[in-house]
Amino acid sequence: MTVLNISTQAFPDQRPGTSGLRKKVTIFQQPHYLENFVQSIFDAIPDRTGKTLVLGGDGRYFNREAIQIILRMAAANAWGKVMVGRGGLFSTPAVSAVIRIHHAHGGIILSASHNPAGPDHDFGIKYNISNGGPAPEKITDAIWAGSKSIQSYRILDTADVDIDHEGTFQLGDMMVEVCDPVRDYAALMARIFDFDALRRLFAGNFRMRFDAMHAITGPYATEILENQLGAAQGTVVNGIPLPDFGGGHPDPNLVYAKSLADALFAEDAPDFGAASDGDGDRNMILGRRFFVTPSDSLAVLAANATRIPAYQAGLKGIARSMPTSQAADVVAQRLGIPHYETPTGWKFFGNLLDAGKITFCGEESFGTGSDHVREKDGLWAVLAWLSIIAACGKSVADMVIQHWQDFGRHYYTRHDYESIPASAGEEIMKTLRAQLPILAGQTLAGRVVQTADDFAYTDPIDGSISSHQGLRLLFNDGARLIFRLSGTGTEGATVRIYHEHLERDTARQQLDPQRVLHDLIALGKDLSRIEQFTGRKAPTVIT
Ligand code: VG1
Ligand code: CO
Repeated sequence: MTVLNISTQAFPDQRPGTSGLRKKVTIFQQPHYLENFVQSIFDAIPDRTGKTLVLGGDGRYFNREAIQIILRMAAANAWGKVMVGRGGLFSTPAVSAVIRIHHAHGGIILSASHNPAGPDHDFGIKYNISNGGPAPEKITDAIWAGSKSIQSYRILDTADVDIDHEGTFQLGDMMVEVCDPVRDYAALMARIFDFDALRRLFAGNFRMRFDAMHAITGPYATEILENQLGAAQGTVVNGIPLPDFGGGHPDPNLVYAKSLADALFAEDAPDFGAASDGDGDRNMILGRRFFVTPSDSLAVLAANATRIPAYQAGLKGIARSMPTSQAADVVAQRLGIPHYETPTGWKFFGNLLDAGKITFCGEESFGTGSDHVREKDGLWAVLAWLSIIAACGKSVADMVIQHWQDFGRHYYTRHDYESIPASAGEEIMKTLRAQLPILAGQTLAGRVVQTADDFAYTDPIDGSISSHQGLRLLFNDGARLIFRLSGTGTEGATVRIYHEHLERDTARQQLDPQRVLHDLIALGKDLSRIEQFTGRKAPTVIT
């Protein structure tokens, strides 16, 4: 087998976003497009010779073709071994787990996560480092730089290989191991949680519904919940991953997982509902007629963590992304442990986890996780909730309402204006940024603005600085109004506006967040002049 050195021309648009490179499938299908990016990844990892790479994706359209190309390129780029999930499949948290368990040098995940899939939709690719987590900015910047000057890539001249049967074989000088995508991950979950306690929960009359949204968590949820924990057959719905995710939008929120929400708000609702996204790292938690915001979920899990075997000794600290509500901070303060505020994206949690500064972390965007891997982990969050329910015997609603009474309720809502023209997104942020210097001290929405800034983060471990991570208005009563541009979209721009207000009065904790936050919502629209710039009167998605 010969190694071909193919000459190519750089593409100008291969800059990794919040979580890797995401583009329309048609863009990835252009000659050399995927190959250029993969070579740029490999070039950014000069010490890869003879090392192990983990490879898999969420099964979306173009996954199988991309796997074959990457295997041939890995063989031509001195990797010693690639561990690829059977069928080319791996959830994002499973890749993270497999990298860690097998001491691999890194991993490539093929996914555009919550973005829709199919020939006219999205594909994505990202690199994770040896701790199992997303590559930090130092590496993604090197990949981006490489992609702008690339002139050739290396690929083995060989036919497609069989990725559908477990086993090992040689590909050029490299070893390929096709492995069970679920086994290592399921074993890790069994080490973290008390599976016997969960079996007892399901052996009683506890009922749940897990919506895999036709995406990657289907096989994982079926194996763990139904096969290993004895949940009733049919607990997992939409459990077979499809290349187009059934034509849906695999984003577990009340808009895109509406059928699950409807089932949990119906007369005969099960006790517990959950959904996950395309690549299995997000989670949505529902109780009977009750929706748990991801920010509250992190706080409730943190407050009850010692009920889970792996966290019995307590948490070292908690981190949340900047736009995530401050509910987890209040728990950390009560527990007397440190809490951290990082920019959006899981890559910023990696250093804190590696340094043992935190045990739990989360984002408002339906992401929750712990130090067991270096990605957010949808099924982990589900098992954590189930474990706490099994230990305390309360309903989801009772647990959360009790939590609000103990810690206060952080009313929270995020409004997304999706797919607006890129230029409008830039204008909106420019307009807002220009106002920042004069906002402090003003009374807006009935509150005094204490600080108005452009969030910058200095990593407490390596000192690296990440600036322009979102515009913040911090009010003197603890309320916050935040503006960001999405870094994961593939069409135009998406503006996200985050609203938060703390209510300590227990008599006022069960109101509709949209009503409670009405004045902050109006202020956000006003300051951003979103209607003027986009013609949009209302957001596309409210969570
Ligand atoms: C979004 C979320 C962010 C999350 C990221 C990746 O990014 O807001 O919290 O980490 O998606 O999640 P952005 O830049 O669009 O706001 V996933 O599940 O798509 O990998
Ligand atoms: Co995801």
